[in-house]
Amino acid sequence: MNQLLEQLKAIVGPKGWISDSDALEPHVNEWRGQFIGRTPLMIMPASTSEVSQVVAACAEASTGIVPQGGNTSMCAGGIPDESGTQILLSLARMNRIRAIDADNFSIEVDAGCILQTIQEAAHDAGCCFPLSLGAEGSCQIGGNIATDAGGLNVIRYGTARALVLGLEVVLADGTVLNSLRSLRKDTAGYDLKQLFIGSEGTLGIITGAALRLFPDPGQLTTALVAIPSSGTSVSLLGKLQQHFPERVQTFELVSDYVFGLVDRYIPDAGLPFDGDYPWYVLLEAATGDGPGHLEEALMEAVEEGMVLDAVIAKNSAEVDRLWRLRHSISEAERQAGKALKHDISVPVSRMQEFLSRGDELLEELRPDATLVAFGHVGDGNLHYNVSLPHSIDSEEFASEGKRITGAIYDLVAELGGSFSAEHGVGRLKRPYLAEYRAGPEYELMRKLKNTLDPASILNPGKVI
Ligand code: FAD
Ligand code: 2HG
Ligand code: ZN
Repeated sequence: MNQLLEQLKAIVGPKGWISDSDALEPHVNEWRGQFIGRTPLMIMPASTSEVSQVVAACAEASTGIVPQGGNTSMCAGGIPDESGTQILLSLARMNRIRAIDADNFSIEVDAGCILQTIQEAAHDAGCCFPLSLGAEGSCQIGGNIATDAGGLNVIRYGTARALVLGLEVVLADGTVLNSLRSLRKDTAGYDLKQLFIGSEGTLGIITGAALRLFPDPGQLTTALVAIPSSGTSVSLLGKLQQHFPERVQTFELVSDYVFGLVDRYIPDAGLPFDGDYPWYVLLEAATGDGPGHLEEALMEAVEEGMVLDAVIAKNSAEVDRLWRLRHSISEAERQAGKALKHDISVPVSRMQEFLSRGDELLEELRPDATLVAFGHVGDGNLHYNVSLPHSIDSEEFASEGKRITGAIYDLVAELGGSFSAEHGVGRLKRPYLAEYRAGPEYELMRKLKNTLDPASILNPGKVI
């Protein structure tokens, strides 16, 4: 091992590695504190060629490599295990915007670019890069692509997969696969880049990406709307989509309990309503010439009993305030204590059924559990998280967690949904992949893994 470590250090030079345990700490820990990994070395290549040499050296030594972006994974995907034998490979130094082509609505970037930096570069060029999530100030585009991240604008623009035009990837033997083409149309053989999108670092290391940009969406109107029940959100979504076809770009359901957590744990968050309502929707639509049309649509919804109250942001400070409420949820939930995270999706048409059957199921399984539900209901994706009483010990938390999570995932499967909508599988949900995708789907995944990474050195212990 020592020989390999020296070889890796020599490839990247003195600025390209860290072995000090204090400096490694934020990189080996999962941000919710569930897993603490160990590594002898974090290697930080500055170029694709260095990544290629690092991977080739690790392949030669049959040593595992864990690619890491911003380490914001929700399923412990980007940290090494506890063995202390896996090399951590951070893309943080590969953070250049390589080129931007506003006429082609495309941008080419290093994989270590922070998502927000790409959004800003696109904006400066008069375009828009629509991928947006609470972690956008620290997650990297390589991590976003590797997890096929979703976030807040999927309803209009799709997940990360829909935004990737081309990729540069280092394969498990160090070969650089260059399919960095900025094309909308390309039917020359298999679309290989799709293999790596959502593969969570288990099939290759993404070093560069060509991404799709969009015209600036113009005036956006943001509103927080109080609704009488979670199920009403689906009818309200249908109504708004009729008013704003293809122009509703955020549609987020949040329970009163969840906003209560934000209020309790996040200083100065403050809900803009006086009344107490059970559920809320945070929505954003491209409204063209001002908020008038959205106001009309919401008034109609009030008359039809779908909406109880609404606040439309009047200026950028109010927009920021509404978004701050939404972006603070995960942090508030973390501070509130351990929770079972269920990042599930079902067809939007079955969301109402999921919500009511999910409630019944929880009541039956564990009446003292608390539902912490929020998320991208417009995409059929809900964070159907569950917190258990603080009084139970970690053993009971684990066994109850298994029971409750299994029952929720069974319901999701029955409704044609997925146990992992946008966060990926990582380490946390690996057994569920084997269970819920068992059969030819799982077997083909395994064949792909064996073909592309026969010695299993890429992100060992994750996904498959
Ligand atoms: P990491 O956490 O570092 O890694 C994630 C996975 O990708 C790991 O398996 C890692 O090995 C792999 N990986 C990283 N970089 C590369 C690379 N260059 N090549 C190959 N593999 C790589 N997710 C959503 O989808 N939607 C949300 O709305 C959302 N909101 C969030 C809000 C908060 C506050 C937080 C903390 C997280 C949120 N997430 C969300 C989860 C997380 O931000 C995403 O999964 C994100 O895409 C991970 O990016 P990262 O750079 O942090 O990757
Ligand atoms: C979000 O939508 C993220 O805010 C995080 O996907 C979800 O913390 C969670 O469960
Ligand atoms: Zn989410």
